[in-house]
Order: sequence, then structure tokens, then C-alpha cells
Amino acid sequence: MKSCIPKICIIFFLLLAMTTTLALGQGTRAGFYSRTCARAESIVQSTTGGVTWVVPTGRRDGRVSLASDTSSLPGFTDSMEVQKQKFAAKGLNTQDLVTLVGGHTIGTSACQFFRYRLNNFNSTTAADPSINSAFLPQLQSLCPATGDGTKRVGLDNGSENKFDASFYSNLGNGRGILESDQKLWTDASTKPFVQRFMGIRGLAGLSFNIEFGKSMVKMSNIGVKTGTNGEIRKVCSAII
Ligand code: HEM
Ligand SMILES: *[C@@H]1O[C@H](CO)[C@@H](O)[C@H](O)[C@H]1NC(C)=O
Ligand SMILES: *[C@H]1O[C@@H](CO)[C@H](O)[C@@H](O)[C@@H]1NC(C)=O
Repeated sequence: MKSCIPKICIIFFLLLAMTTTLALGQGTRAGFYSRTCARAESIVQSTTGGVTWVVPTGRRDGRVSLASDTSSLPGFTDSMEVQKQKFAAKGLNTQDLVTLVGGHTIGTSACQFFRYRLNNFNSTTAADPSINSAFLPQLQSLCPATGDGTKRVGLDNGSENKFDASFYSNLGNGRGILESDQKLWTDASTKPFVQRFMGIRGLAGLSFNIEFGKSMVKMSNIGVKTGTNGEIRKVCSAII
């Protein structure tokens, strides 16, 4: 380790300490990061960070940038059936799917990811008929066909900064922003779960707060790396 400059050494030992902790932990559970990153859970709780599907691509500065690969975004290409199969292969059921997508109770989307639904849905239909007819003109004025595609719109209309079940009520009202979100309502296999989060009478209600925690822990335990098999990144989008 002749060329190990101090900064690198510090990072190396930090990583070593973290991977040791991982090996001991053998899986994710509430409190898992309480020693190594005391605030991790409250940070995750308060930001509910967006899930990204990533592929490595080359960069000239030596880092590997992890660019978004929209072809792997289920909402862009996959049917609900395929999506459910992918979840099932990882031990996650249809309720987990509906629950995890509820992560869209927080945050925004850029117009470019959904404005095709407003004027250019498919070869025979201009606007996606699953969009509420009063909501459609609002969306069209916020996201004009030729306007700035990077402009952002709340995924949970009227409640984009609050972690609550209103995302599901919005789906029930045709106020989903992403086609894949709105499909949770139009698809017969996922609709009952949306209804249960909405608290519709006659169906056993589900608490979004409780179910979200359970499904997140389930998802976090998929393919957990132990020992030296994983890495904890300081910058999630780059291998430094
Ligand atoms: C079914 C799979 C999912 C699809 C297709 C999907 C798709 C998307 C898309 C297209 C956006 C907008 C991105 C942008 O415009 O920058 C987004 C944002 C977001 N997603 Fe998802 N997502 C999925 C699952 C999830 C899950 C499981 C969570 C969390 C548990 C989540 C949390 C978020 C958050 C918080 C944002 C907002 C980010 C921001 O405001 O910058 N998503 N998602
Ligand atoms: C276009 O979308 C409409 C509404 O969802 C649907 O009924 C129709 O089959 C679609 N057409 C094509 C060509 O995909
Ligand atoms: C839905 O929420 C209301 C209240 O916050 C806003 O005024 C609307 O602009 C918003 N509509 C869309 C399409 O985001």
C-alpha cells in the first residue's frame, strides 16, 4: 500500500468498517444502520428517495456514471402482468407492488416522462382516457406539447410533500401523473389494493404507513450483499 494516500486510506478503512458491519448484520432490519449511519433511517424516512434503474456507462474522468435506462422502467414498456412476475420472482406480491409505487406520494416528475399521455397517447387516441377530464386541461397547460420537458409536476396532486394515502385517492379520481401509476387503478388485479388504501367501505382497509414500512423492509432484503461483496456509495450515482 505504498501509494495509499491518506484520504484514500481513510475511505478504505471506512469501507472496511462498514462491510464488517454488513457481514454481521446479514440483512436489513429496522435499526440496521443505527451505528454506522445514525441518521440513515430518519433521512430515508424524510426523503423517501426515488428508486432509479441504472446501467453503467463510460466517462472520461475515470468515474463510471450510472445513467437512467428508461427501457427498464416498467411503466414505459412492461405490462402489469410482466411487472407482477418480476416482483414475484423476488418474493414480492401484488400488494407490495401497489404499496411501493405509493412512494410516489412524495415528489415530482418531469413533463417529458408523461406528456405523451396528454396529446399523443397512441395512433388512434390523443389523450389517455384514464385521465380525469377536469384534470387533463390542467396538465396540458402545465406541460404543453412543445414546452420545456424538464418542468416538474407533483406525482400526488395537491399533496406532493406529504407522506399520506392521498396518492391512491388521486388514482381513483383519474389524477395519476404517470401512466404506470394510473394503471394501478385501471388494472383489475391491482385496483382492489388501491381501494383498500383509499379506505373504501366493504373492503378491509390498509394503513399505507404500516404497509409501506413492511414492503420497504421486504424489498431491502432482496439480494443483500454481505461481507466484502457490496459497497456503500457516498455518491449513489457514481463508482468513485
Ligand atoms: C413501479 C415502478 C416505478 C416506476 C415505473 C417509477 C417511475 C418514476 C418516474 C418516471 C418518476 C419521475 C422521474 C423524474 O421525472 O425525474 C419517479 C419519481 C419518483 N419515484 Fe418512482 N417509480 C417506480 C417505483 C418507485 C418506488 C418503489 C419508489 C419509492 C419507494 C419511488 C419513489 C419515487 C419518488 C420519491 C419520486 C420523485 C423524485 C423527485 O421528486 O425528484 N418510485 N418514479
Ligand atoms: C389507444 O388507446 C386506447 C385507450 O386506451 C385503446 O382503447 C386503443 O386500443 C389504443 N390503440 C392502439 C392502437 O394501441
Ligand atoms: C393539482 O393540485 C392543485 C392544488 O395544489 C394545483 O393547483 C394544481 O395545479 C395541480 N394540478 C396539477 C396538474 O398538477
